[in-house]
Amino acid sequence: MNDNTHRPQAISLANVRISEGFWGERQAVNRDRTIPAIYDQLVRSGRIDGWDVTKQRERPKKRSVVDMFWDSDSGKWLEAVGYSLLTHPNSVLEKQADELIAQIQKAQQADGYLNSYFTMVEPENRWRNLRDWHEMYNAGHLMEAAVAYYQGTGKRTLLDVLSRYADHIDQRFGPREGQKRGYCGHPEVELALVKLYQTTGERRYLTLANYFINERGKQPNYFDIEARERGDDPADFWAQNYRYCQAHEPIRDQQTATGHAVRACYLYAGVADIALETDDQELLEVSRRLWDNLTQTQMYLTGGLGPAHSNEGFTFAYDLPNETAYAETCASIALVFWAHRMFHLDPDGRYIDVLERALYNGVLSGVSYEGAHFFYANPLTSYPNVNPYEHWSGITSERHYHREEWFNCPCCPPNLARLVASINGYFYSITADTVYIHLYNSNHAHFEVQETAIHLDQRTNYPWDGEIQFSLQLEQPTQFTLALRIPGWCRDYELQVNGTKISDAPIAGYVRLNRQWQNEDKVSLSLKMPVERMISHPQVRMDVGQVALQRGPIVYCLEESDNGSNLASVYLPQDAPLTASLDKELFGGVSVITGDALRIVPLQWKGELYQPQSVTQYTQSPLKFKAIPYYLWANRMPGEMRVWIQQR
Ligand code: FUB
Ligand code: ZN
Repeated sequence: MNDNTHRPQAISLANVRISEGFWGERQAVNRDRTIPAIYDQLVRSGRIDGWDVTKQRERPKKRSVVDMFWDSDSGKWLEAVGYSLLTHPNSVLEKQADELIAQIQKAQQADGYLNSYFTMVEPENRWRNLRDWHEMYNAGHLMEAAVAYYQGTGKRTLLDVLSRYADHIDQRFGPREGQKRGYCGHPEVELALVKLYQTTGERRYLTLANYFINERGKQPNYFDIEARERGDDPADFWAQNYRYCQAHEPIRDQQTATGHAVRACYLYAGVADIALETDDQELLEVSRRLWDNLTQTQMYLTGGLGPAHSNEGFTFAYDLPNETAYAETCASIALVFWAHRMFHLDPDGRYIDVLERALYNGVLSGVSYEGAHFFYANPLTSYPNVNPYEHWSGITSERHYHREEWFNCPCCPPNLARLVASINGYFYSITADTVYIHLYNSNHAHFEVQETAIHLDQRTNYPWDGEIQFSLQLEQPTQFTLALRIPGWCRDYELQVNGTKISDAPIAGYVRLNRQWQNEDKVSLSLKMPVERMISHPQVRMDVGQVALQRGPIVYCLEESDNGSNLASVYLPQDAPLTASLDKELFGGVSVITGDALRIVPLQWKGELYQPQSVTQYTQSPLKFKAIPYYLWANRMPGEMRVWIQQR
């Protein structure tokens, strides 16, 4: 494997302390509400007891794949706790986590195998269906938990357990004589094995991840082989096609992002990891190709991914329906994971632009403001009785779409919790001589450059305004580059060092300030944040004639609470001035956008479902509209919501 010291590395979340501002508040809610609420749900749904080998686990009357990935839910919760404990010790959470880890340890089999369902419910079916049954997916989430818990507490019980399990998988799967040439239908273990390698130094884990990435989709297809071994006909696969799980062809041949969106982005994150760790130029090109395809033709304005319910994933280019958008919270989270890795593989701010878009919009909409209710699907338009998530399971909602406390398939809530708990780790990256600043929020970071300890303090009210102040504390004057990200959404900015204006242009998304930095140096960055009317590529047929409002990284929406119902009848005149202001009363103080719009409705509807326009009269009434951040919708009175608004 290659020396990657020239590449940027993320500054660990242990070195970045966020105590206030937007993320300070979100992290506090995550710690105080979200993580405990998820634990309660894990208990109530049997997932915690499900690990207890002394208790009989009932064989469900109807076999459900969701029961097979219970372990992943505990894994993601443990991971969230691990990250959270790193910055905020909490004896209650730590005790709950330690007790759960003790049960997990006891559930590990003599040969290292670890899976609550296949140990206690279907022991005869271990490793018989990698395509559908999620064993390695569970393993991956537990490995990520083990790494986080070790980082957060220094306790290595779970890390040792998962290392033994990784050894078990490594013995069983691979290219060697007597091994099965399998890989998981739901990618996840690949990126987790890379983390396990990075934490333990055990290279076999990296080799195994590399094998899984490269073996996927080769002929004869492993999923066909194992189906026949089970006595099944591969043609009976419900998804009908291995594009669903990105195993239709080897990754190096894949041209477009395809199939189940979460699987896709977890896989691509693993591909980027392998490209980075092994310096594989072809995989770098594959990553860039898939990235461009996904972000340029298949991504919602909110960073949501996957319009379709049927495969929880992608369909075709520019197919981005708003009202029925699936846009699973986990898919936007997975996009954040992938984007972060892409930056480290191919340092360019364009990846962080997408990361930021997904984070502030498609990810955060997945959790309520108070922190204990969740969205699984994240549509961009909502009307009564349209529930994208329930639609998938064949039930039509009788209420407005709203966040739920839990789901039958609760993959999203703990995924969100682990990302929010670890957001500190996304702020900065470092090379031998450059410190990249990716995200803006008040925080205090410390790191070393050229063996000099440096403290960097960042103060801002971002994302509500673009004024950011930095101050540096250094033990001694040190030459290095401070690379400040100029977000893709920003077309005008001002930068000063110690009061002197700097007019350098950004290179690959970052203004690079190379100088001998002194103690108490100050940098101020002012990112101009006008309200923008966004339009879609002309081939996104659903958005033609409509605009969406965006300010800074935040996408806005109209809600019935502020604007009345029938939002489809609201038109924004092309020349209407749009004003951004801080609404101190709303959700602790957020920026809203106001302006004058028109509501245009037929005066008296004479016909049945359709009538000639020639007999129709319209009323046009002024509307003082108010748009709120999209991620905050559905936190007040239930009602309609629209991101894309008619313009005339
Ligand atoms: O299959 C495990 C998880 O459940 C997926 O990542 C989600 O999309 C949901 O299907
Ligand atoms: Zn999910």
